[in-house]
Formats: sequence, structure tokens, C-alpha cells
Amino acid sequence: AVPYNHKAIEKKWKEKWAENPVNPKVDENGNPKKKYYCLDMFPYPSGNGLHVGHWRGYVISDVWSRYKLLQGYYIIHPMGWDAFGLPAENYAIKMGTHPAKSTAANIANIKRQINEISALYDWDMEVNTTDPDFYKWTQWIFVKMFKEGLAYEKEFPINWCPSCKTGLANEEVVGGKCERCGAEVTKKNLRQWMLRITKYADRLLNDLDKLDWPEKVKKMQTDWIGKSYGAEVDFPVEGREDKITVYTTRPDTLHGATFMVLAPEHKLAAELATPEHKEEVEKYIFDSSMKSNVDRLQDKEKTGVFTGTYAINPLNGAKVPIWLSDYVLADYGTGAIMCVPAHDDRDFEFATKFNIPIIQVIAKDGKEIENMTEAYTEASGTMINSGEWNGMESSVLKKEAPHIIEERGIGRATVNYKLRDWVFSRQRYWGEPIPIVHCPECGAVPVPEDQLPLRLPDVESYEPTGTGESPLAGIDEWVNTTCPVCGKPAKRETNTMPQWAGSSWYFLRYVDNHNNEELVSREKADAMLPVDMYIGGVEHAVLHLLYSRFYTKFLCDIGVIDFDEPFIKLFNQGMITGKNGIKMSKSKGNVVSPDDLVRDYGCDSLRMYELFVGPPELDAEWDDRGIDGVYRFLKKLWNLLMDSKDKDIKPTKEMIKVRHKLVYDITTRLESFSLNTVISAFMEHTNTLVAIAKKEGGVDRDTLDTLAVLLAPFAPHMAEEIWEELGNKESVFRAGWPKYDTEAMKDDEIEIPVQINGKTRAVIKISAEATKEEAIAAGKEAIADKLTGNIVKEIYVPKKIINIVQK
Ligand code: ANZ
Ligand code: ZN
Repeated sequence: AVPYNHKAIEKKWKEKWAENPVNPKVDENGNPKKKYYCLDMFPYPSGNGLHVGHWRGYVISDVWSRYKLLQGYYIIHPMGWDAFGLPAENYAIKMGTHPAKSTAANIANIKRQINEISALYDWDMEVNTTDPDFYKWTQWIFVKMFKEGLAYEKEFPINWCPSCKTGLANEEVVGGKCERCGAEVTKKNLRQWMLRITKYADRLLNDLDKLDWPEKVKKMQTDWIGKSYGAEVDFPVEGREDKITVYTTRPDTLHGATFMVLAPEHKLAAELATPEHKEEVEKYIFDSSMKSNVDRLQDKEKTGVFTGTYAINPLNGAKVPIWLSDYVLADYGTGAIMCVPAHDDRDFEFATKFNIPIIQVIAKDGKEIENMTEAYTEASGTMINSGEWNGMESSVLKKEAPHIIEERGIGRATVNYKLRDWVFSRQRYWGEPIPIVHCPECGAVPVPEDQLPLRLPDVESYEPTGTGESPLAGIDEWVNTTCPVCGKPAKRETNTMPQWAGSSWYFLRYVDNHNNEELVSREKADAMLPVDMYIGGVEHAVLHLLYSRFYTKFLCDIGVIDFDEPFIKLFNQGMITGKNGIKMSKSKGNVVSPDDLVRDYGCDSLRMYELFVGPPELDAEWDDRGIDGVYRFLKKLWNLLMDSKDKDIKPTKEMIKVRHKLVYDITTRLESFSLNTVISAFMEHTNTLVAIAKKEGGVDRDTLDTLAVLLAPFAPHMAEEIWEELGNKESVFRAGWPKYDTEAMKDDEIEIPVQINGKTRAVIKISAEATKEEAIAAGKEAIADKLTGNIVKEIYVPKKIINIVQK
């Protein structure tokens, strides 16, 4: 027979598909098909090209797309480029090449590599976030947000990377370091553009329920939003009219508050100092003002000063000393806290250092600890030392206390979020210009919508100025403009948007990427959106996925689209690593390029091997050698089909059974995304079929056809070739996904006599495939009431007889 020639086959089908696309919008009768939108997280076009790790996600999404295609859907499977951002800009600084130029070159290279995967991408839908026709709409969304009061300016200390010379969002600071370059992050006071994502906090939280997403990701978003219920409690100050309001998430511990701490910036901080503490207090306030927030938050030894003044615990009248300390932040809660050293680590440390009493109010087994050496921070146990609350379960009280406090008129129940507004400006060149004009008369005025896009001008130097201004600030003819409202001289905003801006909404644009009038027409949006399946790395579990949800909700609110969640289903693939689990990267020299593997083994083998390396949701170590096994499997399958295809083999019961099992295994494992076991099922059943073919002279036509169709999502070129060899005229992708019948999968049953000491006492039905143990167990059950003696021997002659010998 003809040997398997992956090169010739793959070349042939790539050409055929280019001529005759296999993903029509309408069915055979010309009726529109139901859409299925399968989206990949679009790549950043880096200069390093793709490695086998990038292939994994793209193969998974293509397998899923082709499976859905075989189920009869019209597949929306676009690809594009997330091309603004620091690497291109840093490259420009180093080489002097305009980022647009290096980006275009990288895109061309990666596009070539991506086409090697033979994925169903519809390149007519391509988008590039740096294309003015695209970022026109990124800017338009900003203008709309500005008009809705969701974009605003704020001067405040931001995270500042001294190495990248730019501001960073909290999300871009990992362990106190710049996410991109690893430099220690500091603070800098700058005027920033902010997006009021906090306005959507509740919807972002509650709507997670609607989503078919991994629980892990939902949990990460829930924690990020960080909604907590607590209380504000008003503490009267002894000898003064003022009250100090504290914010607490643990009002159940109110009886254990033995002191109070104010942030040094608190408006009453200086005033509260009694004459003998005045000097010390003022010094402390001054010293704190010289420290950066980063320094303050680092886990150094606690510092603080006593003001000399006392507050009154409004619940029990206890006198609590008021201290100042910089471990309390001015801009969180109320900037003042009640301190419960028995149940909070920081308070415990502080109280220990300054000899402040510690009163335990929650006890694990109702027993008070004699000498506390650390805080008991769990919110479970029984209340003690708490007056009328004694004996209550603390977790129950935690929920009730805010309401009790409210009823007593000593405070109010509150809801708090960890989620902060989004710092939306960057002091960099390679990003979307923020479309705002600053007019001395009219203030911040948006660029009129019909004047968008506001193009990014060319600059001579891409270097960040380091002053906190973007390189755009140096281009006078760009900066100086006129006010769109009053026409007087005004200046353009020179900050640009963060890289997240384009990726927060790109998936909407694919389906109408040439529309110059609208971001997306309502008609196309209704017909083709939202995304049914989103596939990408778990590293985007919070930021990108949260921002996209926020943008989608906003665009829904202003009527651009009619749905408020962008991604119905989400799958996060694990990473492919080099040896010993080390991330593949150029700097580590452990990058495996797919190009050589495609040449030696073919795209089909590499596709299947990408799935075979391990459960797709987990990280997997790459080992080139494994691809050989997949290649041999494809050859075996090929030979089986080639040997059988021209013979007229009658289907035996066994063949029918294997065929249904095959369809069942592949379908159910695909549905549960157990893609590595799909490949092992293929291998197993192929071996069975090869054995049957040896016995019967070949395999029947139905089974061969089914094999070709099942193979199509995984090894599409070979599947098409086989399908054609089997005499089919149309593409295998028109065949429809095969069905299975669980009845047909059942093993044959045989009748078998059960004897006691050689005498037949019953006849039972068992599976022809039953093992000795299964057969004997079934036999004994049938004659249980007749087994009266001691069993000395159990005999099973396969498929013939069961004989139990008893004494
Ligand atoms: C009393 C208490 C007792 C607290 C206890 C905790 C444990 P999250 O959950 O992060 O919102 N807190 C409030 N405002 C603060 C500020 N500006 N700076 C530093 N800490 C502040 O944390 C809320 C808890 O953090 C609050 O509850 C308060 O301490 C502290 F056993 O109040 B708690
Ligand atoms: Zn004006």
C-alpha cells in the first residue's frame, strides 16, 4: 500500500482548503447555520516567534472549533494582535526602529508560524490594536466613559517603576516588583486618568454565577473584588465633642478593643495630642510623611506614639488609649481602627511592643488561653469576656454585630471592596493617545467623536522622559491645539492608555472589523456575539478577564451590544515547560521551535502530540522524543485504512462494537476536555482494530469512515486524505459528527450452566468477556441457596461451564 507521506498530504490539503474553505456560513440548503464563536487569547507579537508552548492553546481551540464545525455550526474563529506595549517600545529605544515597523515584521513572522498549525482562522476578521482604524474605537470607548463619568483625573501617589520610568497599576506590581522588568517599585505623585471599575463591582461579582468558567478562576475574581461586610463604629473621644469612626470587618470582637490607632495623616492626629505628648506626636507625623507607602507597608517592626488622649468604647464604656501608627493607611476605610490584639496579628505585635493589655474575646473550646503568644485569628469559637454576647458562636455574631451596632445607634453596617479604580494612564509612547484636550477655560474636554482616531504622532526619541511625562509631551506641534468647545488655545493630554485597553474589547471588533461607522453593528453583534468558548492561559484569570467583563457591561449599558458577559465558557490551558518545569524562554535557552517538528513529523503529528503531553489544564514538560510515538500511531492508522479500503468486509458484531465504543470514548472525552485521553483512546482502539483486521482480513467500511471523521479535528490533513481515498467527494468536515449507541457497545451475553459437584443446578447469562472471577461470582449468586457445604474448588471453563465443588 502507499506509505504515509505527511509532507505531500499536508501540502495538498492546505492548498485545497485555501481554494475551498470548509467553514461555510450556510448549510447544504442555503439556510444560515447556527454560529459558534471560539476565541483564542490573541498574542503579543514578540520578536521571538512561537514555540511549542504557544501551539498548545491554539491546537486546543482549533480541535474544539473543528469538532463544533462537524456538529454543524458556522465557526467564528478569528485571530489578531495585541501589539501596543512595552517590549516593542523598549526595542525601539534600543535599536531606534519605530515600534510600528518592528511590530509589523513580528506579525508577519508569527502569522506564517500560526498558519503552520492549519487552524481554521478566518484572516478576513484579523485585528491589530495598533491600527488607527482599531484604536479609533478604543478611544471612542474612553470618550463614552468620560461622558458617563467613568473616566476621571486624580492626583495621587502611584506605583512607579524607576527602571521602566512609568506608572504601574496595582496588578502590575508583583511582590513589590515591576511585573515586566523586576525592578523594585516606588511611589510617585502624578496626575492620572482613572476608570471607575468600582462602580461595577457588584455586577462583576454577582454575574460570575452566570458563567461556565473554571471555579478556580471565579474564586480568583471573587477574591480580587474582595467584597466584605463589616461596620463603622463611632468612638466618642474623652473630653472632646468629636467622635472617631473606625472601620472593622470584625465587629464581633468589639469587647476586645484595648486601644485605637489612627493613621498619622488622620485629620485629628495632631489635635488629639495632649501637651506632654505634643512634641513626640508632631515628630512622628512628620517622619511618616517622609516615608513612602512601600516602606510603610513592609513588614518592619511596628512604630507608633501615644497621643495622651482616650476614646470610649461605645459598647461597654471602656477607656481605650488613642495611638498613631503608620501601619494604618490613611486612604483605606476611615483611616482609623479599633485594635483587638488578641485576634489580629498586627495589633498583637503592636500591643506586645508597647505593653498594652490583651483581652481575649473568642475562645476555641470555650477555654481562655493563659499566656497568649500569638493572636487567635480564626473567626470561629465561643465569645468570652464580651458581656451579653458571651456564649455566642463568633461566626454567627460576626454577621449579626453590624446590625446590633446600627440598632444601638453607635455605628452602621458597611460593605467594602478590595477592588480599586483602575489607573488608566501610562507615561509611555507606544499606546493609544488618550483623546482629551485640556483647556484653561473649559477644563478636560474630550476630542469630538467624529475627529477620532486621534493618531499617535511620530516622535524622535521614544525614551521615557523620566519626569512622569510621556515622550508625546515633547512634540509641541502635537501638544498645542485648540479647545473643541471654545476654540481657544489648549493642550492635548500626553498620557497614553495601558496595554489592557485594546484587549478589553477586541473580541467584539473581529466580527465587524471594517466598520468605519460603528464599533460593531448591532446586527452583526446580535448574530455573532458573544464568545461561546474562550481559550487561553490561566495567567489572565484576573486582570484581562475582569477588564473585558467591565468593558462589555459598559458597552451593554450604552446600547452598543445586547449582552453583558463576553465569554460564556472559559478554558485555561496549562503551560508547556522545558525540562524540570522551567518556563520556555529565549533567555533560558530551552525554547523548542515547532518548525523542525512540523518538517520531520508533520503538522498532524505535532497537533496530536501537543494534546498527548498531558491533561490540557495542567502544566506539562516538553520532551521531543514523545512525538515519535504519535507519528507511529498515525502510520498504523493509515496502513489499516489503506489495507482495508478496497476490500468489501462485512461488519462483524465485534467491529460494530468497537466502532460505537470509539465514538463514545472520543465524544465524551472531548466534551469533558480530557484531550490527552482522547489520543490514548484512539491508540487503544486502533490496536484492537488492527488485531480484528488480521483475523477478518480487514475492517468494514462504516468503521473506516467513522475513523476518518473522528480523526478530523485532531489530524485534519490525514483525515481528509483518508476520507477521499474512501471515495467520498465532499470534505470530511461536511460529514457530521458520528453518533454512538450504548446498546451496541454492550458485550455479547452467553448462557452458561452452573454446576455443583458436576450436576447442573442453574443456567445464567453472563458477558462473553467476563473474567473468571466475574463468572464464578455470578454463578455462585445464582445457586447461593444450594451451597450448603464447604467449597473446596471453583472451576470455570471459559464460555462453557462453571462448576463448584463442595464437601
Ligand atoms: C478590628 C479587628 C479585629 C480587625 C480583628 C481585624 C481583626 P480588610 O478585610 O482588608 O478590609 N483596618 C481597617 N482600616 C484599616 C486601615 N486604614 N489600615 C490598616 N488596617 C485597617 O481588613 C479590615 C480590617 O483591617 C479591619 O478590621 C481593621 O482591623 C483593619 F480581630 O478591626 B479590624
Ligand atoms: Zn475651552
